[in-house]
Amino acid sequence: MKTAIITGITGQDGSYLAEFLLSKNYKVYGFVRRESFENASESFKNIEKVLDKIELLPVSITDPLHIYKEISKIMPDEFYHLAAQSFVSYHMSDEINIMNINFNSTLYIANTLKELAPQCRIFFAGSSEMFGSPEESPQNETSKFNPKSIYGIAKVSSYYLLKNYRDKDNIYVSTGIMYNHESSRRGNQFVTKKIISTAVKIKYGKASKLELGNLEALRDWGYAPDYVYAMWLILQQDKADDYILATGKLHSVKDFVRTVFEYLELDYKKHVEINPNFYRASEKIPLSGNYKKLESIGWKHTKTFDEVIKEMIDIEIKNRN
Ligand code: G4F
Repeated sequence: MKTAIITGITGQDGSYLAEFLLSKNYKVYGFVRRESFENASESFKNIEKVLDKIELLPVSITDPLHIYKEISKIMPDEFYHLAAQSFVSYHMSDEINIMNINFNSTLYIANTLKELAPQCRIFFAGSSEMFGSPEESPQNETSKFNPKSIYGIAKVSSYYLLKNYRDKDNIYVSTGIMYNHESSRRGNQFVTKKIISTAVKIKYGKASKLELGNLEALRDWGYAPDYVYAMWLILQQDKADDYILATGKLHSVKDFVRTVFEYLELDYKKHVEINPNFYRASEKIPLSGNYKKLESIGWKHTKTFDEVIKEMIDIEIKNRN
C-alpha cells in the first residue's frame, strides 16, 4: 500500500484527490490547519464522505519543525502540495503573508523530503498565473513566465526551487501548471461558483442581482476531477517533469454567465450589474494552455465547458436550503 500526504486536502482539489487515492488503495494523510478542527462541520464539508478513511493531522504548512516531525513519522511515497492562499489579486498587498504561505511552505516541505525521504515523489500545484501577462497564447511548458501578482510570483519561485531540487539533487518533483478548473466544490469567492450560486438564488427568489467585475475577461476553464487525475498520472511517470493542465479553450465571463442563466431559463441582462470593486483588467494576450505534453502521457478531459456548468448548477440546486 502506498502512502500519500496532501496539503490543501479540505479544498476542491485536495478532496477529490483524497477520494481518488483511496480508490487506488493509498493510505491518505492530510495536513490541515489547527483552526479547521474547531469549525469541523464547515471546514471538512468537502471531505465528509471520506473522513473515516483518511488521517487528518493539525500541521501548519508555515511551521518547518512541525512539518519535519510529521513527515519523519509518515515517510510518504507521494506528497501532493496543493495548499495555498489561492485568491489572485493584482494589487501588491499582503505580500509577506502570501509569500510565507505559498512559497515558504514549498521550501519547508521539499527541503524536509529531500533530507528525510528523498525517494518520495512530489507534486506541486503551479498555476497559469505564473505566465501572468504572457507573450504568446496558448502557453506551453517552455513559455516565458511573467507573473503579475504576488500569488504568481510565489508560484514561479516555488517552481524554480523545485526544479533545482530535481536537477541538482535528483529529487522526483513535478509541477502541474494548472489553469482554472471548476466543480461544485469551488470556493464561493471564485467567479464560476459566485455566478452559479447567485443565479440559483435568483431562480428561487432569494436574490435579485449578481454583481460582477470584468465580463470580457477570458479564462481556460477545465473540470477539477480531471486535473486531480492528472496530478496522480504525472507522479506515475518514470521521469519527473512539468506539465500544463488546461483545455486550450477560451470562454469569457460573459459566456459563462449566459450559459448559466440560459440553463436556468433566466435573462442575465435583467440581473447582472457591474461592480468596479470586482474589476480586474483582462490580460492583453489571454491565458490559455497547450496540454499536448499531458495528452502524450495518456490524459484527456472528460467534460466540456457546458457539461461542467450543468453539473455545478444541478448540484447547487440539489444542495440549496
Ligand atoms: O474565478 P477567479 O477569481 O479565478 P482566477 O483569478 O483566474 O484564479 C483561479 O485560477 C488560477 C489558475 O488559472 C489559480 F491559480 C487561482 O488560484 C484560482 O484558482 O477569476 C476568473 C476571472 C478573472 O479574470 C476575473 O477578473 O473572472 C473575472 N471576474 C469577473 N468578475 C471575476 C468577477 N472574478 C471574481 N472572483 N469575482 C467577480 O465578481
